[in-house]
Amino acid sequence: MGSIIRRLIDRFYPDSQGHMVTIVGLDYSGKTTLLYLLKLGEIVTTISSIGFNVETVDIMTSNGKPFRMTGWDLGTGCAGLQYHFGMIRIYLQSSTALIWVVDSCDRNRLQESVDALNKILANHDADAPKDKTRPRLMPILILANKSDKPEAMPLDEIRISFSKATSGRLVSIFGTALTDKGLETTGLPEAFDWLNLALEIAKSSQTTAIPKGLEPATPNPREQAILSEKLELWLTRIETDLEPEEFLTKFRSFTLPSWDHYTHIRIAYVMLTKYGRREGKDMIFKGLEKYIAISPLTKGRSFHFTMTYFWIQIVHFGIRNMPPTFISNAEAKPISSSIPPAASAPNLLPSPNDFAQFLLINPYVVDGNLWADYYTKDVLMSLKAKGEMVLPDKKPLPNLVVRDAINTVGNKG
Ligand SMILES: Nc1nc2c(ncn2[C@@H]2O[C@H](COP(=O)(O)OP(=O)(O)OP(=O)(O)O)[C@@H](O)[C@H]2O)c(=O)[nH]1
Ligand SMILES: [Mg+2]
Repeated sequence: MGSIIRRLIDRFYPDSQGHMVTIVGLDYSGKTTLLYLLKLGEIVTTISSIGFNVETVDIMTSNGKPFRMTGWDLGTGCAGLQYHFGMIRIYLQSSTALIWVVDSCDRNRLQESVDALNKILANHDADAPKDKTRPRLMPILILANKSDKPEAMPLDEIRISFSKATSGRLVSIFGTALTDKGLETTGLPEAFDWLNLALEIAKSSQTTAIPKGLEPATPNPREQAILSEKLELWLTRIETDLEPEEFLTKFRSFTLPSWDHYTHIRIAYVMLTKYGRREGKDMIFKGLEKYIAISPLTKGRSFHFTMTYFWIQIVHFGIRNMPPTFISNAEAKPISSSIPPAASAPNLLPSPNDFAQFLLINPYVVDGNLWADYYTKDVLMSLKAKGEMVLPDKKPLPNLVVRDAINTVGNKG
């Protein structure tokens, strides 16, 4: 499981982009703040992330050698970390280190954070090669974050809480304060000095014994199945799917070979990438409505206005969430998230490679039930929502303000 995802990550993120480091922790702990402080040198305003934020950063260590890493910040979004264990398991197999961020002020959820890390590490051990040494040598940097706040728990208390879950591993815990008082006051230089050293140790070490009694957690079929298996299937499907020109032609002539969630997302992705949001949105609305009326594949179905709008918003958000430096292997063209795609590449349709990268960064789009995080069933399935745009009643749709702010700051440098 996960072999295609791993193969693609290795292809799109070669060693020249430094160590691949997965950044995880409970929601609101400070993962995105960390990644963009490292990237931009400033504190950015964040919203709860969905999908991955991915950035390659160079961090200066005290020995004068820059430490390059590509950080994958997994946004736990609305569903919570539980929902992502299967996904983390796969991405960790391509990672050389794990950064675990814990909110030092959130005493009520400290145990939840410990349990989640424990489970993730047990899953990682279960994926070990037979000698079981490699995963236990993966450095784990725990950041006890928000230590600037008066209510922050003492670092030793956090150390004790994590001690059992991390015993026998290459691990260290640092207090961090991600504020705009200068990088040297954040605790990050010391933390990354350690990570740098730990990676050296991991590389040169041959064996370590595994303490007894740490058995892999029993996998919960729902967690494992939802995102990661679907993502694997989708990525496999891309390999044999129609080329983009043919895909669009068949969409316009109502002759696509399938009409399912994958096809809908690909339609939205291709149209929004090629034509931009304003034009693309109208084309998707008109195209889908007509398709449903005409194609034999859509018999018995009817057009749903709010559902269509929801997915357009989610896919557009995902496109804008692509790191600006993302390079397509096929065309070596940057997919810029700050310039509308239609303006930057007027004649190019996104390649299957581009679509695969989009899915790697925004895996949540494969979940056809994602709407349930935003809408109650009663509201979304109402007649009103079918015929016109109805706003979500659970929480607002993800918006682009933060990503755009990050791009604006990033483009200044
Ligand atoms: N005082 C203080 N606030 C922090 C620190 N780190 C993060 N924050 C704030 O904590 C809030 C959550 O930070 P995020 O970076 O969005 O958290 P996250 O872990 O990415 O959250 P999800 O995307 O929901 O998983 C934001 O308001 C940050 O400004 C810190 O070290 N000190
Ligand atoms: Mg985040």
